[in-house]
Amino acid sequence: MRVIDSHTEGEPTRVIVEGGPDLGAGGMDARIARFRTAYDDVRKAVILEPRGSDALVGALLCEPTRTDCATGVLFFNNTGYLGMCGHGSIGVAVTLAWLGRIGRGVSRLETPVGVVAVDLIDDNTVTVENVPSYRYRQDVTVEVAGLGRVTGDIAWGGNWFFLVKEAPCPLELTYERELTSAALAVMRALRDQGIGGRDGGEIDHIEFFAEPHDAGADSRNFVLCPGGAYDRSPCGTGTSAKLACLAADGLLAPATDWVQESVIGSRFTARYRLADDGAIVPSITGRAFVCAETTLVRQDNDPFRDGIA
Ligand code: PYC
Repeated sequence: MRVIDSHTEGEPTRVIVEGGPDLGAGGMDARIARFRTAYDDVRKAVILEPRGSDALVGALLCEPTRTDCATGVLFFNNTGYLGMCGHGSIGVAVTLAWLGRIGRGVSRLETPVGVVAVDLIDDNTVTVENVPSYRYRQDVTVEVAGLGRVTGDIAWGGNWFFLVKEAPCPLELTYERELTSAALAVMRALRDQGIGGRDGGEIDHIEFFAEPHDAGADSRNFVLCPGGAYDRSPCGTGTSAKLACLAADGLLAPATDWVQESVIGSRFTARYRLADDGAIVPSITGRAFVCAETTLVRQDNDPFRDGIA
């Protein structure tokens, strides 16, 4: 399998550009279901150690079902499959440009949760216009083991997020373990107490916020992804969910820039336009850099052919 690795503001993406599974025809939902049931070994081999890492998000390119899309994309990680991935879309756009498959300007990617537009501004800078995003519930309080009562908003940004304004400790990498275990405890409490997204979807991303370090940013975040790794970037779908909450609270007007800083200090600049149904359509600008072109090898006699599960 030939893959191209990039990182978007520090968060890695691995795009399968050759030799990935053929998921056949049918809608994106049917294809992701086929990936899950017939080729989960490929997901594991690509993402898990010794070939990958917990922070990695994979992207499988496929034929789009829509003629206005450059490609279909299925995102996956160390525990399963993602509806959408903001940093991953930026990584895919920069990878497609690296391969000469798209040029400057707007191209469209078909994902299982809708079409996203990627505007390639230069070799590294991309603006992703995400799927419509919205706040589902405000000020939901959950009892969390070891933390007590934690209050947050539930919002959709292409994945389900629980957004907590009061971080349990400083948003610094030196507190990575504390932040990770607090966010995992919140994720577990939401699941155990039956609190989910509008469609009953699992809230599998937890976001803590604090004041930014840099004067040019509006906020700093720590985002825990479903498989227990934190997002090195400010998280595209997480920033979309944040914008939906800011818009719902009347704290950010349409077309106004919001600079979201990650726990490693990298940034996305985001803004939104209003959608018809009270949702917003966020646009996220960030940079990705290609860092490897690799052939992954899975030998038949390798005990970790399918990764270390
Ligand atoms: O950027 O949307 C994102 C994302 C989701 C999980 C990791 N990154």
